[in-house]
Amino acid sequence: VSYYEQYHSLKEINSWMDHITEKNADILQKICIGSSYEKRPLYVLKVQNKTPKNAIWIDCGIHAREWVAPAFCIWFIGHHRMWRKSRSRHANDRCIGTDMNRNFDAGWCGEGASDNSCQQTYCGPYPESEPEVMAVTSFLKAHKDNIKGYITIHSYSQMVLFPYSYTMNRSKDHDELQLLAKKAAAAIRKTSRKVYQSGPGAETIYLAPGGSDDWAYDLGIKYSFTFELRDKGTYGFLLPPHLIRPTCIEALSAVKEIASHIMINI
Ligand code: 0X9
Ligand code: ZN
Repeated sequence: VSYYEQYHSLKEINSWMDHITEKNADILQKICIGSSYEKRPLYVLKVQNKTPKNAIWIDCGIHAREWVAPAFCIWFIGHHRMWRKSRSRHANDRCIGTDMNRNFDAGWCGEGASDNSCQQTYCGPYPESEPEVMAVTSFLKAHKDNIKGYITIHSYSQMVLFPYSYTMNRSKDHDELQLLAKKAAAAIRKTSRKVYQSGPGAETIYLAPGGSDDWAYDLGIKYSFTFELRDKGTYGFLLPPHLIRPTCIEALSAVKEIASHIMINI
C-alpha cells in the first residue's frame, strides 16, 4: 500500500511535509504558526496558485486518537499525483484538463475518447487544442524527413503497441510492425524475464483515437510505438522506486531492438 494509505508518526509526517513542499515549491508553502505544549512545531501547508484569493482552512487531528483525520489532510495535499490530463481550461468547459493522448489529429474524438471535459479521456475542444500537443506535432512535422522512429512511453500494463488505435483496421505496415514489436518484447523477456504483450493498440487494449503514435505514423513515421512499462497492476501507476532501474533496463533493450531494425531497413 502507498504512503497515503498508511498511518504515520509525527516524525514521518514532518519529513513528508518538507519533501512535498520542496517538490511543489510553486504551489505549496510550509508555514510555522507556533508550537505545541511539548514544544513541537505546528505547521500549516498553504496551497496557492499565482493569485492569492480567498482560502479554506482545513485541520485534521485536533483529537489525537482520531487517526484517520490526519490521514485525510495528507491525502488532500497528495491527491494530484494520480492526475492524468493536461492542466488547460477551455471556454465553456466545466472541468480542467484534456487527455493529451486523445488530442492528436488522428481519428480525433471518435469511439474511445470523450467530449466531456470531466472525463479522463476528454479529447479537448478541437485537435491540437493543447499547447503541449501542438509543440510536439510542430517539431515532428518540421523534422519529419529525419525522424525515422517514434516511441512514446507510458505505464502501466507491460505492452509494446503500434498503430492503429483509432481504428480496428490494420495498418499497411502491420506485418513488419508486429514482427518488430514481438522482437522488442522478446528482448525484454531475455533481459529481465518480464513478459510484455505486443500488438496494434485497438486490438490489444482498446479503441483510443487521437493518440500520438497513430498521428506520428500517419505523418509518415513508420516505426511508431507506444510502450506501456511495468507493472501489471500490483502497484499500477505508483511503481515503487526500486523498480525504476530494472524497468528502464528492460525498456532500453526494446528501444535498442527497434533502433537496430530501423538502421538496417532505412
Ligand atoms: O490510453 C492510452 O492513451 C494509453 N494507455 S494508458 O494506460 N497509458 O493511458 C494507450 C495508448 C495507445 N495508443 C493510442 N491510443 N494511440
Ligand atoms: Zn498513458
